[in-house]
Amino acid sequence: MDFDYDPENLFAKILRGEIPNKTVLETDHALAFHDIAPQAPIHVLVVPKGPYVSLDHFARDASAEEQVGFLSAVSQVCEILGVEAGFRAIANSREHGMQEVPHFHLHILAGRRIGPLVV
Ligand code: D5M
Repeated sequence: MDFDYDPENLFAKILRGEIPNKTVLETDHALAFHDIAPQAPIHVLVVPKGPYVSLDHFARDASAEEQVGFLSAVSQVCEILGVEAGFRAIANSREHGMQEVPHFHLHILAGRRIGPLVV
């Protein structure tokens, strides 16, 4: 599988500081910020800093350090957000996953019962 990363995608621009964001957490390996169009009371995107298109790209090609760093950021974001009652994590992936921004990101949705998974 070829993953063709576009360095001009929106989240690459946010990571380079070219577009502002409402930051929740920044680490060496990830940036987390509030989604511009929240689908729940809490809707945060966690984005690894490396150039990966989708979850399967990240899982295949990111180093162990990047992967652990990303998951550690997810854990810290959950702690910061105080989502003890739970949350949903979604990784839309490429065309059939209806991914809009082609830089891997995890949606963290919380603050209410999110409802059944509808496909
Ligand atoms: O989700 C892409 C998500 O990115 C979608 O929920 C809107 C969000 N978005 C779009 N532009 C911005 C900016 N500028 N800041 C924060 N969030 C943004 P996907 O999984 O690719 O469909």
